[in-house]
Amino acid sequence: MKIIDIRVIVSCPGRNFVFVKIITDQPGLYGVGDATLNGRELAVAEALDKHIAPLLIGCDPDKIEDTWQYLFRGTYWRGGPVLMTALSGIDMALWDIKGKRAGMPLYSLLGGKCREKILIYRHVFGRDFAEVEDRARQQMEERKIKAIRVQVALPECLMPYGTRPINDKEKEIWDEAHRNQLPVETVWEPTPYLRTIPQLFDHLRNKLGEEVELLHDVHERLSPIEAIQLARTLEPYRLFFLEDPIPPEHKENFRLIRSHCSIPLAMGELFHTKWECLTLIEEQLIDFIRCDLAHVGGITEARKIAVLAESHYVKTAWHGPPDISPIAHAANIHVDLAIPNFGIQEWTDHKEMVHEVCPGGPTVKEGYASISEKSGLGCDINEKAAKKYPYKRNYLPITRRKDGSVHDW
Ligand code: GCO
Ligand code: MG
Repeated sequence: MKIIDIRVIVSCPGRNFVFVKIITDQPGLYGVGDATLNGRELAVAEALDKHIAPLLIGCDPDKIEDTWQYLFRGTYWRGGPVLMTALSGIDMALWDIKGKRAGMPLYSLLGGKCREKILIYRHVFGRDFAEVEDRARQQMEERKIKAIRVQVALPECLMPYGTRPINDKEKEIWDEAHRNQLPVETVWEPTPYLRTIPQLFDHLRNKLGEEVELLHDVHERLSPIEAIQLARTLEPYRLFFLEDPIPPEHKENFRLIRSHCSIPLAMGELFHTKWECLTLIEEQLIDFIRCDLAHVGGITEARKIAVLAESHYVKTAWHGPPDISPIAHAANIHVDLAIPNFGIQEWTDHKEMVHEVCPGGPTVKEGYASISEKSGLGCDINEKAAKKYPYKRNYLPITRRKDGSVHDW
């Protein structure tokens, strides 16, 4: 069997996605993958189209591990978000082909189900504590959601991570940035953040009770000592986990945080290989590894990270934001089903037009995700529909401190 064509499809059904379609010489047999890198999509599309696809024409799609090694080590310039997102898309598509050939859903190829359904968490944000509470209650009561990541607007800040415009002034800033196809410039300060977040959790625990699982994403904005301050003030509120407390570069900083607090910690969406996970897992500096299967090298690498994590009692919580497609969400669920150390799965509902471009994929019912018994990933790409939504440049927000200096968003 041979790869005879690799199509790179860029489409913007409400937001930009990069898809990979690997066509084999077997009639009707192809695989799909997600190679979306939010804000730098075309860099990945070009890497795939101009550098990677020519290498794979004529290759045997059955050789998933060899292809992974060939593309990771053969490039010499290994790793990084662009090349690893490209490799992730290829890897997902090769696994999709293998599943289709075997006539099995991917989780079955990966060892079969360890569980019947996948616990998910969803995002809630609000302009104030009451709005966060109302929206969380709505998720709990109407959608039977068991776990909620909460974020809230902050005094002295402008659209901090995880929030949206809360008034006309912010809406105008947001809309103008998108009209000009430039990043939204947001403002964040540590002091109001460190003061407000514990108050938010105090409010939510008093109003919502102890049952619901609550999570929070710091989004890499704190220094280690600030992270310790926040973690210690949040300990009474029993978080399911506190995510991305510090930037990803100096992972050893987690030793300091870990030695001063008992709150469960999660990290990983900004890692691009298993090696970046190593210190945090081997020293048990985190409780949940949160890699993104569309950026870390696909299903092949995610399985290896899950095994590494299992041996150190670390659980998975793969990244599941709006900016990866139902194809990557399907890859998440297939791996989630087939590993013993699954923790929780981040979930995003996509708009109808995304499902028009990516039919199939996982579904959610009463706080749990599941996937069809279709062979392979169980998700597809409708190329005709994809053409309806041309690429539109869009950036992730930028954050500055009040003094104008750049900070982590
Ligand atoms: C999360 C992430 C996302 C990222 C986004 C970047 O926990 O879901 O932090 O919200 O910011 O995926 O493109
Ligand atoms: Mg995050």
